[in-house]
Amino acid sequence: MTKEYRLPEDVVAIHNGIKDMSIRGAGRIARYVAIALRKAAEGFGGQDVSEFLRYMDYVGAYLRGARPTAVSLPNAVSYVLSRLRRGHLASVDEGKRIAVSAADEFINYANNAVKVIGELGAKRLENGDVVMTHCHSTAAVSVITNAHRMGKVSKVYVKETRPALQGLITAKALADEGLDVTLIPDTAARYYMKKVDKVVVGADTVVANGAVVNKIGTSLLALIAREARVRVYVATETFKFSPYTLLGELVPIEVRDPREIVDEAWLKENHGVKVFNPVFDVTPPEYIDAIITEKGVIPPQASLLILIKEYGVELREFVDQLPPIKEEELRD
Ligand code: RUB
Repeated sequence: MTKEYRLPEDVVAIHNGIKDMSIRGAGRIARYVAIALRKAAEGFGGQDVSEFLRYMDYVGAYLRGARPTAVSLPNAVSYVLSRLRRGHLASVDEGKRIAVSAADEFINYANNAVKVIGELGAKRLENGDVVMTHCHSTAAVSVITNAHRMGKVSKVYVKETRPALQGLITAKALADEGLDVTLIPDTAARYYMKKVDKVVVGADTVVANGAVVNKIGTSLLALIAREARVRVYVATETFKFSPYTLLGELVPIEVRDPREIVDEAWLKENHGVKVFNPVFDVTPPEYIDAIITEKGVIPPQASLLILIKEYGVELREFVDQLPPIKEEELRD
């Protein structure tokens, strides 16, 4: 049985904030996870190096359990924890220094990535473009606001994004930047698509084959954009590419409480009705024109190259450790 540790209050607050979505959006979740790991390292009391490593692994597993879909969360955990295993740790103090600097490095990288994505993405928009977006993505907002500063965006349609209404956050952020913003119900997206030139959305996870997992409704938006011959751009940091999918794992799709859709009283009155609330969906690569990352703009089919570049060494080590296939397993 794994030992349970008492965790610093800040770490528990970040875990709970991610779970209840007061900390939300894949990039922000990852940055807060790095902060939590830093606080956890700083809050460790003992001097035993092995115990420190076990404790940090425990914190990593605890944070990973907060929400299932955005791969930025486990990727941020691995970024910090893998640095603790790179060489022999002489002391707990050294381990703490490494964890703190890895967490800070990740946060700085993540903040800078959003800026670079904004600059690269803005180049893909053209003068007078009408944009449609979905949910609230910091990376997508960065692209749209950068393009606006270049005088390119004439109007943005923001889908309200039922059931949690993250579109309202986007609408406010873009209006505060001086953009011409129109908030629309999700169901009106096809009605307005004929006026749109580009769709820009974010990502929670990019799969090895270039499919993008993002807020529920993204795939439908991509489908109607394709029907109207409107380009679809996905803005995302490379730490949202999933190394697990390279090994054949599927992306778990979070299903949340039905009470986000209808209230308790309605549920009780209509207990014969099943209410289902999946909050992410998968957009196939054929429906995406380009993925805008801080390392460059790529066709979705090139996602594999990003994964090999970012995680190739770790994956090779993993594959090297797989047990050899026994001869009898090769026979049918
Ligand atoms: C948020 C969502 C966002 C991505 C990208 O879902 O789907 O589009 O996370 O956002 P939720 P960002 O509100 O359920 O977390 O670009 O900010 O990382």
